[in-house]
Amino acid sequence: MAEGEAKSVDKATLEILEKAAREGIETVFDRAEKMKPCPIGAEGSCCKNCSMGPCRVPAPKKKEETAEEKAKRRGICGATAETIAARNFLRMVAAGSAAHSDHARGVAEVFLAAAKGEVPGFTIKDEQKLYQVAMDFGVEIGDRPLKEIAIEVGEKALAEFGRQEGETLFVKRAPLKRQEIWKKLGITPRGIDREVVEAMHRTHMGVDQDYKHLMEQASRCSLADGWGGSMISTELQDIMFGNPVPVYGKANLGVLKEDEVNIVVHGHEPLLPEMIVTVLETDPELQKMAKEKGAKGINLAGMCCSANEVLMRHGIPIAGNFLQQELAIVTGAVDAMVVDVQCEMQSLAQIAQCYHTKLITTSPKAKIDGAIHMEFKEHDALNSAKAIIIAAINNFPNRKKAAVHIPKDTNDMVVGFSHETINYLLGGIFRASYRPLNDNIINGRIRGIAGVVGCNNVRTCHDSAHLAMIKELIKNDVIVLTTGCAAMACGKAGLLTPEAAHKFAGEGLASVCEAVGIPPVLHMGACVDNSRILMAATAVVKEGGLGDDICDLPAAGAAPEWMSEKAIAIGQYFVASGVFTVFGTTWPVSGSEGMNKLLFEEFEETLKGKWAFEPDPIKAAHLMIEHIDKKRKALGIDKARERVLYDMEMRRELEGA
Ligand code: NFS
Ligand code: SF4
Repeated sequence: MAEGEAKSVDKATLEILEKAAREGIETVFDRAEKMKPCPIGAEGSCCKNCSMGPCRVPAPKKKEETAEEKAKRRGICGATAETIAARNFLRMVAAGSAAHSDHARGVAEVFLAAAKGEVPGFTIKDEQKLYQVAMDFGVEIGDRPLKEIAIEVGEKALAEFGRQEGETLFVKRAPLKRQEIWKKLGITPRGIDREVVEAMHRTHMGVDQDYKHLMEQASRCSLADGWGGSMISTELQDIMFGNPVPVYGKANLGVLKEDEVNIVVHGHEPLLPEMIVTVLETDPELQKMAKEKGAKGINLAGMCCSANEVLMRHGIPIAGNFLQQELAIVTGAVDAMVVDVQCEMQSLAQIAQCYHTKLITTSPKAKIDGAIHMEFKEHDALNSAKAIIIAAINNFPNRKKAAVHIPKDTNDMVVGFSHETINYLLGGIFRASYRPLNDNIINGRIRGIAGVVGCNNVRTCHDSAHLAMIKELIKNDVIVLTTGCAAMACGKAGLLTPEAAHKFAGEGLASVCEAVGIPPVLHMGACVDNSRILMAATAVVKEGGLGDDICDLPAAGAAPEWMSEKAIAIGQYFVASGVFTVFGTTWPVSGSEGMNKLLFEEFEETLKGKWAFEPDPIKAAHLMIEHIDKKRKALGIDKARERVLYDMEMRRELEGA
């Protein structure tokens, strides 16, 4: 972040940062100023894969390097800058895929137990979706009882992780052309765990030392995430907890309540948060207990992707995104912060000790030094959830009233756009289809589709790049699909309302949004739900008229504030699925010329999708728009858009006259 630049564009964030400073609380923003990133690591030129190193092969200071100089720039084992950068990149893909997919494994285990009726609280809610997944998995439906089908689906889903041969089953969902490309390149994923393990094996000292070959594994492993692990999470969660439909919600620190017990669920897996919602809805005793402790009630709010999960399905409000997690505690009003896995800063434990907040870890996979561990037991899920709620209630009287300050800021939003919902909204219940979307893209009212997703990163102004990029895209008639922390940035800034169409979108996009009653930016869920974007893109392809592969669509992807390894896994599976994908903040392989050429250029010939790096969000938006226009031209629909614009120009003139 540049010196003097604001830390956030979010008022509530700045307000609580001031409180933190007054109270002497150190946050991620302060630590970022003290900790300068290592420039060699930042460009992907540091290898510590064996103890002869770490070896550093930084990019040459001067642009022109002779072949001789380049040949000398090697690690002790002889590894080139290309190999080192590719290995680092592949390890990021592996870690990101592992995170999404281990989440999926947990979901699949609970799903199977739920199908067998072994885990009270968990049920099959969406039968329609169960049948859909059963068909995709090749599970016979016939007149078999639902329970039997569900059990087989659960077993098939679990077997995907340890599959040794053949292909990940959901690969069949992709457009045929895409599947052929993967086959031709030999990158169709096999078992999910196998691809992660192979990535770790290949990057061990002295194994795969050809950067292009390493990147083939990056594609294969990331596809096992996008069309495997992540998709299994989304689908099985939808079957158990309900497929999201449009619902109202609120976002930002202002959703915390001064006079109620505040419980914040933070992390990623919806299993426990769902049970907390169920218990709160069905157990009146808890409300009574809260009143006895002097609270008016119990207020549940979310943080990071856990928030997105319960928001999408229940309208539970969002307290904030990644860079606000510490700040929620600094309000002094959080009685319990309940975390599971991923994106939880260790500093939460330290900050919680400065207030009265109980930080509760719940996953057998993740403890935080200084936190209370109350393990979530799926087989006794409702009681696990209840115990956590009671811990929060009992902590309410410990609140230091004088230390409480909750910003006023909250924003309304409409969320819950699964790809099936988009189908219904556009086509109507009787003729649900993507036809109207395709038609509006073809006639040019909608210029194209963008997926803008991903994290916050303290190295860049909080939320700023998300909002700048997304506003620029919708202003230029590009409809935006969003997930993760990007989606929360949009919610807080009022972009997830139907009114935002009129306020921020270009005339073409606004006219479509107004006709259907949708926002110009559609919140599709948590980061594992980027699989919904793959499905939406595939549905558009299958609807016809816009080419026969994802790479033909006037579409692009971006993560302008990315920070996590999961984001790299997502970016790679978007690219390997044929999407032009732009990342901001920093670029993890900038030290390797060969890797940059491969990712920015050569991938377009093989994968028909490619990466770009552009930290300026407006410039990045225009790279996406340029790409969209290129695809429109290739489809022969560029003229249609010019006509629409011309019509609108005339209409404006008439209206003005
Ligand atoms: Ni995605 Fe969700 Fe946020 Fe980034 Fe973290 S919460 S899984 S990784 S920071 S978007
Ligand atoms: Fe150095 Fe090679 Fe060991 Fe990496 S694997 S640390 S480049 S010697």
